[in-house]
Amino acid sequence: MTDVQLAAEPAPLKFSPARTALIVIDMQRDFLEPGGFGETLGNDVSLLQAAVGPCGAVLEAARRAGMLIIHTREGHRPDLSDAPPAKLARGAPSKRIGDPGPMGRILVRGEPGHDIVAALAPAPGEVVLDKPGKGAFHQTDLAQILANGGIDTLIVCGVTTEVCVHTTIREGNDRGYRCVAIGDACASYFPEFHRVGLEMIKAQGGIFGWVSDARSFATALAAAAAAA
Ligand code: TIU
Repeated sequence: MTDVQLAAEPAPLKFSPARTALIVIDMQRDFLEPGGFGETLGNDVSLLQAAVGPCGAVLEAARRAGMLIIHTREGHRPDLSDAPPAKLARGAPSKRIGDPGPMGRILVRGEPGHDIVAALAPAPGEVVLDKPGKGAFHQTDLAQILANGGIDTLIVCGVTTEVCVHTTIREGNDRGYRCVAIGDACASYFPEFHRVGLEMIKAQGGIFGWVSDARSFATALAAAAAAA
């Protein structure tokens, strides 16, 4: 496919689909459904539903373009040996990481709550990347996967905007990747943090990335395919 011209802020961005990866951050039942980690922290998890449809549209467009697709999942080993004590002790949640809940143990790998929501289930051949932290580069093999794929640009969506999406974009930017947040395919438990989180990325001439939207992404890929 020819290069794609993506409408984005603070400026349009040209990218090659062959050198671009889509990273869908933590669209897990633990964050989006009642009874999971997000709710134990006191959040209204229904606020994250807004990102599901746009994430689906972005995934579909990226699949059609043959892009590298990576789904991340935040969670821990069953013995919690990879969970820092400071993370385990943080806040005053109704249940702690590792405690039993209606979707199994909170934020633990292999439990039902750790799964990606059914509407966005990974397709065969797509990378599923388990991460213990907020950023997708921290203690994972993401950097190796991106290097092996010859990737220079990251399209990022998922939840939550100001936590795992932001951390991953900041990590990626510092590692030299051009990072684009798909704004409507991200969501937060705090609408104000979502809005301002996206503004932070694109402020100061795009201080650590770009912001686009699902429709612009799908339209740009379709236009490039038609021109090829
Ligand atoms: N609590 C919150 O907003 N987010 C997280 O704990 N993890 C992710 O953002 N995935």
